[in-house]
Amino acid sequence: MTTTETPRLPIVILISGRGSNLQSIIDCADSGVLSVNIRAVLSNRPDAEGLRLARAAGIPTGVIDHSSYPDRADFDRALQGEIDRHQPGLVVLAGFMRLLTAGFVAHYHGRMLNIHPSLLPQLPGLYTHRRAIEAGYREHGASVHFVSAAMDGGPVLAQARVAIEPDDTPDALAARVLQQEHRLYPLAIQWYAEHRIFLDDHGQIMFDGKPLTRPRDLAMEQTLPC
Ligand code: NHR
Ligand code: GAR
Repeated sequence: MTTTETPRLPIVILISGRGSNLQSIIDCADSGVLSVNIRAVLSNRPDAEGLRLARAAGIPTGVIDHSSYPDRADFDRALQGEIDRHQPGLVVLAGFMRLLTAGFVAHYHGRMLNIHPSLLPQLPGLYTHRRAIEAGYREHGASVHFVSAAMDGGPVLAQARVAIEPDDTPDALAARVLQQEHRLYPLAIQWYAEHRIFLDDHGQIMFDGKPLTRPRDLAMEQTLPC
């Protein structure tokens, strides 16, 4: 059992669906190599499979159903209230599918990460795997970025690359990208927990005391043993 000396960072994880990234974070936290304490898992969808995974791991869950709110600002206020009850040092979007208002994003400036299934700034938005194949790209992947008001437009801290094969399908490609996501996200979160990475006052990512000029590439990194 490996234990790190880094104190466990309290986090809240937001999901909308399956929760496989959530599970990879739970596994790494349980094995002691990811220094986080998952205070709560919150979903905008009551039927999200990931809620079951969280409950199975003994993590408190909450549902803030967006369809019960008249507009995005009201939904975001409710979500913010629920998150802040848990006083997280970091908010982690893991397959969270609702665009967030600028006010909400500003409240968590430098304290909210997202994993997006493309090599940003390529392909922000939805259906990235199909779009990567249709565009004839030879390479695709996943990015972890600080969340800013612009959809998938915040500063990118780390990426994992995946080759696109000649007869690839969106589902096959998505599965290979997802495997990389499960290595990439825990590592990026651990960097944050260790204060190796943060957003400075100019919106610039600092990594190990230096400005990060381009995203870290997972292939160049040692991944967590979990
Ligand atoms: N909010 C802001 N302000 N900035 C970002 O960078 C965000 C964000 C909210 C979510 C995740 C993102 C992704 O990784 C994310 C990044 C949902 C949509 C979307 O269009 C786009 C990007 C992302 C997540 N959602 C539709 C909407 O109307 C609803 C889709 C659905 O419910 O299935 O919100 O890809
Ligand atoms: C992941 O591929 C994630 O990158 C993507 O959805 C999947 C969620 O899977 N996120 C987005 O597209 C955000 N808009 P999971 O629920 O099994 O973690």
